[in-house]
Amino acid sequence: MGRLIIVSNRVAPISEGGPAAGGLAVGVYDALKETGGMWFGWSGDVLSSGQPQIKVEERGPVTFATIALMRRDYDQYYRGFSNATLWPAFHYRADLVQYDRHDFEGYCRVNAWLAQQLVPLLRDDDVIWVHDYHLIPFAQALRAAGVKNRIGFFLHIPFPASQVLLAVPPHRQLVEALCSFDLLGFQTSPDLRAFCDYIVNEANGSVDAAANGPLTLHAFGRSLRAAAYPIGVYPDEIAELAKAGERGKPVRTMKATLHSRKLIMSVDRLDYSKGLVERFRAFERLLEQASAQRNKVSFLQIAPPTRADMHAYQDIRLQLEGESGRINGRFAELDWTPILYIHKQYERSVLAALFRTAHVGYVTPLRDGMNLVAKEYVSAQDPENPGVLVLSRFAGAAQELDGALIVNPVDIDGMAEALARALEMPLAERQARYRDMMVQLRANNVSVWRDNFMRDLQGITATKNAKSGKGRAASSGKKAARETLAG
Ligand code: GDG
Repeated sequence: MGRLIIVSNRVAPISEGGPAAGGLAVGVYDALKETGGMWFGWSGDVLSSGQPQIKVEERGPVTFATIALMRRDYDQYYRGFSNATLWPAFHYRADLVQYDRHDFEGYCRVNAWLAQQLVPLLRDDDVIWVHDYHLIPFAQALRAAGVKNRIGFFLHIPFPASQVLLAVPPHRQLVEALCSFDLLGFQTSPDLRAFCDYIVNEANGSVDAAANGPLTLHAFGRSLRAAAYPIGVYPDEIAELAKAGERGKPVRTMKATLHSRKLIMSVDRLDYSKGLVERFRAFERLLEQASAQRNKVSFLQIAPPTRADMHAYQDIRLQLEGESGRINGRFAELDWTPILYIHKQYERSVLAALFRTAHVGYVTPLRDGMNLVAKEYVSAQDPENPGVLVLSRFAGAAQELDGALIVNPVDIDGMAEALARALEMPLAERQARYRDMMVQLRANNVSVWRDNFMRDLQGITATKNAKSGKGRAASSGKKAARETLAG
């Protein structure tokens, strides 16, 4: 088998404990560190003059090939079309969509330029796996540059319902560009369904029913395959990290601050898709309605900054600072601060150890492709005395994690009730829910995600080259099989 070439907008700077905040970086790094291969993309640097040059670095089995962006490219491709148009639209926030056709031109131009930078590094038998919404036109650009390799694409964020996607003016060009990939991967079957719906009802294409394995789609004069591949974590690795940190300083400090109060905990990049304001208000509602919980529970929200140079992100930051101040002002006492809101990043090992300390993992995005934090929280629990996950039905993870208390993230009363229930849940029920979720997390870990995707991508090569239909081996994981839409 040829090398695995991962392409993503941002190549994470990898520190000892793995990459920092950001689900794509965490998932991709976990997937690559076992197989080895190359990771190509933006270095994170922005140049105001000069000419970006590729930098190639070997770190163990992984080759990192990174390149800077010019200021105009950063503004149009990254801040503009990717994050002010696609990100809100794909998270069902049509109200926040900003569109500028020059940004879209910049987006296409940068995709073509990045593809040209990658071409000289490629070998004939490499398999290329492109990640996420920044790089939708990437296969089209590689094909235009003469690349014949198999190219797959995985979308980490939701794929929206057609009526929402139509809010993005070049929606048709985007879907046509997606059809240049050989295999498309989505997080969940609702995302896959939404894509098929667009293909059939907006693009005049068709979808062949499949008993199992990826669907075959025909549109824009091309045939391609598509399936759902829910991304996972390494639950046992996280459990070990969490256990090792149990007696560490951060946990001791946190416990000393709590005295014997219970802890509700959340970790999110500070993003409007994560439902943070509603979450703070539901915690407030809990304190209002379950007065016995006052001074008995604290809520720790860790929210590292992200895309801080964009207005929508500055707004959400101000809103949260206002909400946490207001709620603390209303309920705090001399010895108790109800909400501890921290706007900075922590090491992965510290987060894992804190998750293990928390009685409730409070994960309530308004929309999320998957949400790895939900999976990490469960993985980090003490099997003898696990905490409870309160999870939004609009996180992709809710399709798999039956053992969570599933909530609607705009239903403030419903979330407050779920918090109260989680805080009082008997041990036997907590253990049963935890065990059920760990079975699923182990069966569908990051390697399974990567291997299923790669097997299907390689399978297409075999089919096309040798004309021999190679079936997809059965997915492991009780629901991984269900995640593949059958028609
Ligand atoms: C996208 C999709 C999908 C967070 N704060 C810190 C930190 N993190 C880590 C978490 C987790 C990751 O970043 C965040 O991943 P999520 O999945 O929760 O969310 P997104 O960043 O929006 O990720 C998402 C994901 O891609 C993967 O496909 O699940 O739906 O939106 O691993 O632990 N890590 C460290 N310090 C922090 O302060 N070290």
